[in-house]
Amino acid sequence: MELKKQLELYFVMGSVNCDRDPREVLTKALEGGVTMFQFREKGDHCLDGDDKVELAKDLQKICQRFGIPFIVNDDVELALLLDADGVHIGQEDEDIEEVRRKIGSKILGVSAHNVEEAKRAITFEADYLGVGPMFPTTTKADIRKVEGPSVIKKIRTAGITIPLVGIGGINENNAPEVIQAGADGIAIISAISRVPGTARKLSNLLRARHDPEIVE
Ligand code: TZP
Ligand code: IFP
Ligand code: MG
Repeated sequence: MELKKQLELYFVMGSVNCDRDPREVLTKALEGGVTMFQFREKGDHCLDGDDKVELAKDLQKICQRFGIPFIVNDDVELALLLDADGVHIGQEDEDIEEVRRKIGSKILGVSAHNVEEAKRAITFEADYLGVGPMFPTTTKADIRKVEGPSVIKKIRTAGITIPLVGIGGINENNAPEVIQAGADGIAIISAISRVPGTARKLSNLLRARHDPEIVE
């Protein structure tokens, strides 16, 4: 499947984002129509060492059962160990160039907050961009200023056509604004991990764009 299509409903999650077993949360989300998954084990009381690897392996297996790409946030070594489908890195993480060299042709996602960062990431062969925060969120502590979907519009207006998702505070009410601004998809943590049923609602909403048979 084409990357832009795979990015349509991108679920990002780690154990601290779940109030139930993360395996259960991911399974429900995939049943609801999530098209890509990122394992992001971050924050206070998150898992590390063998516990992190074990959870990652379980979540990867679930993704494989659904035929959905499994991306690892930040941890290039873990991605290589598991032979994950890709890696997502932020501006403060390891050098984009270095990560590309290590992961070869795996999917490389990079967080970008403006046109400059977007251009730079593309120079270093990012496959897609995560742009945010779109809206206020409490899920990530060290977020940049909320600029809203207009950043996506600016990136598109600059002639950048790379696959791109919006992230940060996205839910079923504000998702359409992100898509209308020019994103190929939306990336979500809490609206999906905390509220069972959101993935299906969003999936229907997104699919209704190209399938007139689907009524939201
Ligand atoms: N990067 C920018 S905002 C954010 C990340 C990881 C958090 C998104 O979480 P939520 O719960 O969907 O707002
Ligand atoms: N964007 C994304 C993604 N993931 C992150 N972890 C992030 C920004 C900080 F959804 F992949 F694009
Ligand atoms: Mg990071």
